[in-house]
Amino acid sequence: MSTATSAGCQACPAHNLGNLIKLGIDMENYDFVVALAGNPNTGKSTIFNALTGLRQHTGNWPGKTVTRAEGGFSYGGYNYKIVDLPGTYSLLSTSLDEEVARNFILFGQPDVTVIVADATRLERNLNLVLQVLEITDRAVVALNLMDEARRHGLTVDARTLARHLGVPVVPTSARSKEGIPDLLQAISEVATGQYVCKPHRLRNEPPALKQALAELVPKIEAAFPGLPNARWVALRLLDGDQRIIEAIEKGELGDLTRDDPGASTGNLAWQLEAVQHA
Ligand SMILES: Nc1nc2c(ncn2[C@@H]2O[C@H](COP(=O)(O)OP(=O)(O)OP(=O)(O)O)[C@@H](O)[C@H]2O)c(=O)[nH]1
Ligand SMILES: [Mg+2]
Repeated sequence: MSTATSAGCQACPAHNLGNLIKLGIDMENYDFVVALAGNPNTGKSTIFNALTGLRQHTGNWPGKTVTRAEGGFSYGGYNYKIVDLPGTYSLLSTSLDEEVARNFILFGQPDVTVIVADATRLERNLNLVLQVLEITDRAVVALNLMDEARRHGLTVDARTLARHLGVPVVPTSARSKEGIPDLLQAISEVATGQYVCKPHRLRNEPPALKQALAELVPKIEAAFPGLPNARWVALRLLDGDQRIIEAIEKGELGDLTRDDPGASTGNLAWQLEAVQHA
């Protein structure tokens, strides 16, 4: 298990929090947007608070975060806006708080999506990890609750997991801030392009599905130029996802993509939320 850095390492600049400047609610002039996604109760808000100095509500039951919260931090000469999302088990979810998370991950176009996974329930958590890796090229997995995993005698081979997933995997125990410096380093490497992710993707569709996607994806791209994740939208349409069908019928996906891409990336997600819940 490659967990905490050795004691000697803790003193070197790469492994302490001295390089982190918590900016609280000051998110002006940010260079990158980071989304914190993950199953409920995995420590997303605890990580958010550690990085921003804010006090987003945390507690030991799922569903505490129901809308998104935003904060800022500075690291390695760049300013980051970080968005704490409600917990979600899947990107196919339909509950309101899960939809807030899903819309931001899909349409908010974060520069880095951090997927916070519970190291004691890795198998269940990998479901969302793989779904997110289907739709983004830039992600980091925070393997949180490592202290709990150790207590239960569990070890996780983070290096091998990272190799299989194609993105950095950083073991953390957010409550005691263990691993947070390594997480920051991984976020900055992915954000700045120093680390190029090669996300694991499932591409063994049956021929009929492959054919349907080959027809549908170009049509969606033509109808909604600039829409990220057209392939994902096509898969949802083929699956009969009512929310996505409505968004297409009412032209809402078009409204999204007409947004100025240079403007706050968060606007995209807010617009979709607003129209869907109007
Ligand atoms: N032992 C241990 N507890 C942790 C760790 N990280 C977070 N916690 C605790 O786990 C509980 C859930 O943490 P939150 O940060 O609220 O989790 P969340 O993912 O934001 O939860 P939702 O918003 O409901 O999805 C809290 O009681 C935290 O103190 C960790 O690494 N180790
Ligand atoms: Mg939370």
